[in-house]
Amino acid sequence: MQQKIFSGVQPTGNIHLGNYLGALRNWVKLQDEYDTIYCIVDLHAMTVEYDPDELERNRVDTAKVLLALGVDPDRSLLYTQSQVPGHAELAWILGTMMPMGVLNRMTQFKEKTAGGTASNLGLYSYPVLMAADILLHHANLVPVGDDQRQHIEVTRDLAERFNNKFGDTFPIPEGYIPETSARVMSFTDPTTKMSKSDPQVKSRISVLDDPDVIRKRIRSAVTDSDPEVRYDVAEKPGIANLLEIMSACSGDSIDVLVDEYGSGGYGAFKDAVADAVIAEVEPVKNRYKALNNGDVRNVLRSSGIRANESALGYMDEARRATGLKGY
Ligand code: ATP
Ligand code: LTN
Repeated sequence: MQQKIFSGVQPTGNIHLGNYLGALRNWVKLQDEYDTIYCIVDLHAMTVEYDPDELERNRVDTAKVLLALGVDPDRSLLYTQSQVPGHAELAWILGTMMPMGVLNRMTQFKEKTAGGTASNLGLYSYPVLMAADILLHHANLVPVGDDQRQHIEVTRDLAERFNNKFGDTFPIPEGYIPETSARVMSFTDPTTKMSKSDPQVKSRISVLDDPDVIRKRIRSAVTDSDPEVRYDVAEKPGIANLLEIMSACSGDSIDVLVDEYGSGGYGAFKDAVADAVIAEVEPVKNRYKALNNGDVRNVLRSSGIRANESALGYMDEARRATGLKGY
């Protein structure tokens, strides 16, 4: 049977360069070879403070950006998590098998709550819902950025626990993480990852930003005072980040880039990085503008129906295995 791909993105704001280089570019690429299912995880987005109208706008807008990036609804399912009740139901079942000790060690929960996000049960059990997303569709590969490694481990662990207790049900999924730019860093603090929820807008580039904004952000990206362009994550995290971004956008290896820009100063290097990023994201905005919200909603509606139909069969299996056979 064809290998299955599943991944998700939160409808919490503008899709940024990190989302694109770390995950979404692979979403598009993998459509050529695999059975691909992509989900806008609105239930996950509810785990932090949010406004309902904004969530609705963000769901449609996120779908629109994904279509503009090249997610093709003729080849992939593209729907919102809340359209398929199986996600929440399987999360409950998996939650009964999830040791709290493991949840207590999850870095995302610790970082978010340390950063001031109010804790709630949904935020705490976020990894269980993510595992349910992946296992619900019996996915084999999960294209994500580096920050999701721990969540993929939890998913594998839950699948194994389930299979050992109730019989072989779920394939054990693997992460699909790019070699360069798997963790794009913030332009204002290159020791933290670029993030949708960073209050500092200057920390990121949206894939819909105009070329002059992109250039300005990269020119003002925090670096260091030594003018040599070389790859050293510990000593020169800002430059290392820009080298990774440029390598991912241009296709040149980091060694080749260091040879070319090593002694030319930061100004020339940053301009070259901006050129490479602009060339990579430029077509996205035009395709985004050509899409209308009604068509985007139609894609979500029809994909959601198909995703639900496919999930029902798998949910039936999981229910039977756990002693919840229907009457
Ligand atoms: P937030 O930081 O506000 O929680 P986010 O920017 O991480 O949001 P998500 O929707 O959670 O966005 O992530 C979507 C995908 O993008 C995931 O696969 C995630 O691993 C990837 N991703 C997110 N940030 C980065 C980054 N800085 N570099 C590389 N990949 C990233
Ligand atoms: N936690 C992920 C979003 C996400 C996801 C998933 C990714 C939710 N469910 C299933 C892959 C597979 C994040 O990017 N923060």
